[in-house]
Amino acid sequence: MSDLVTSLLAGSRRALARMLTQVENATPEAQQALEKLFPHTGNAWIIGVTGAPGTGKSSLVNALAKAYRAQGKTVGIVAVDPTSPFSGGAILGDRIRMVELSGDAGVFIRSMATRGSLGGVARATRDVVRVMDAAGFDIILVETVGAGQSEVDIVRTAHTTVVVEAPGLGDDVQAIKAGILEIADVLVVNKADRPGANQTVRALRAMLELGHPAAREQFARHHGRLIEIEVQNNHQDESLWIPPVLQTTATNNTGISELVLAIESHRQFVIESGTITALQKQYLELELYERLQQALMQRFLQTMPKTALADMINHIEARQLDPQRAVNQLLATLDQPSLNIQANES
Ligand SMILES: Nc1nc2c(ncn2[C@@H]2O[C@H](COP(=O)(O)OP(=O)(O)OP(=O)(O)O)[C@@H](O)[C@H]2O)c(=O)[nH]1
Ligand SMILES: [Mg+2]
Repeated sequence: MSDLVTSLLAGSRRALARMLTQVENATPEAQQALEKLFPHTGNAWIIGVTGAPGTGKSSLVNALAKAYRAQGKTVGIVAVDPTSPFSGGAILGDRIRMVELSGDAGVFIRSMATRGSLGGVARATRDVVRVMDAAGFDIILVETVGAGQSEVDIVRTAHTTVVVEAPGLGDDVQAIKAGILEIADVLVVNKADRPGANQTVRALRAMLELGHPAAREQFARHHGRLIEIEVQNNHQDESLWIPPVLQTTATNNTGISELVLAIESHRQFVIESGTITALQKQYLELELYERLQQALMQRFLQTMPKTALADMINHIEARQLDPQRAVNQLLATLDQPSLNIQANES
């Protein structure tokens, strides 16, 4: 494994691929390797691309990767949950990417199937991104399907989060989850070649206005040609980033250079405002807590006979024991290693 680390750091793509498999399977060797790689991380700019199924995330990631390659930057791509039950579009998107980007040593693509718990996916994604970071990629694009809490967890690795919408989804305000809007640094209405793109842009801006007083002021002043103005003006107040709303047609590369510019603007903002330090610290703190939580849970469950927990659940189900009392009794076994389930006094 140590050889693998050395080869990976020297730029071997084979070593990278093998390492990622180890990491995804969470082998003990992977843990050792991650420890060795950690000091080599923290250099890549990590871009999360999330949004509803079929909005064109993979196509955008593909277009972005090409744009960054044209700038001479190396690009790692992580696609999480590539088996969207809704569209099957990801697999197609992945295939298109493979064809267009394969053979370019400056691009590395990894698709991760969703499996296991949500926490497990978030953790595996974080580790995969970290390995790519250590392998020296300038840009890492992380695609996740925005269909629940998972994307919010996964974008907690990203420095810039791009939220993708498409016409027809966006006009229905309900379709845009408030949570997803909160994590957006850049909003993209893709499939701008389709009817309704302008309405979707308007709907997103209206939602941004609701939650963003400073945005309201800017929108009021610059109604009309908002796209260019916002991207240029977002340094007016150094402490505040207003997510720009862009239109793209990923399939014919329209709006991609503007998107690259918006991401670059955000990167500069995050660095110049000093937000980057706080962001990184916050992510690492969160990671530490998550890992501790998982480790403690695992360790605790190891000490507990499965039947004891099943008994406890039966008691709770029968309303003989309330859940918090159950937890207190479980915790008591840490000091006194036999579990006595005591039902509520009635
Ligand atoms: N008309 C049009 N079609 C697009 C555009 N971008 C993507 N598509 C098409 O939309 C479909 C889904 O695109 P994907 O890039 O796979 O979308 P995705 O968001 O990655 O999909 P999932 O990963 O399944 O959620 C494909 O058939 C694309 O060719 C666009 O800008 N305009
Ligand atoms: Mg996809």
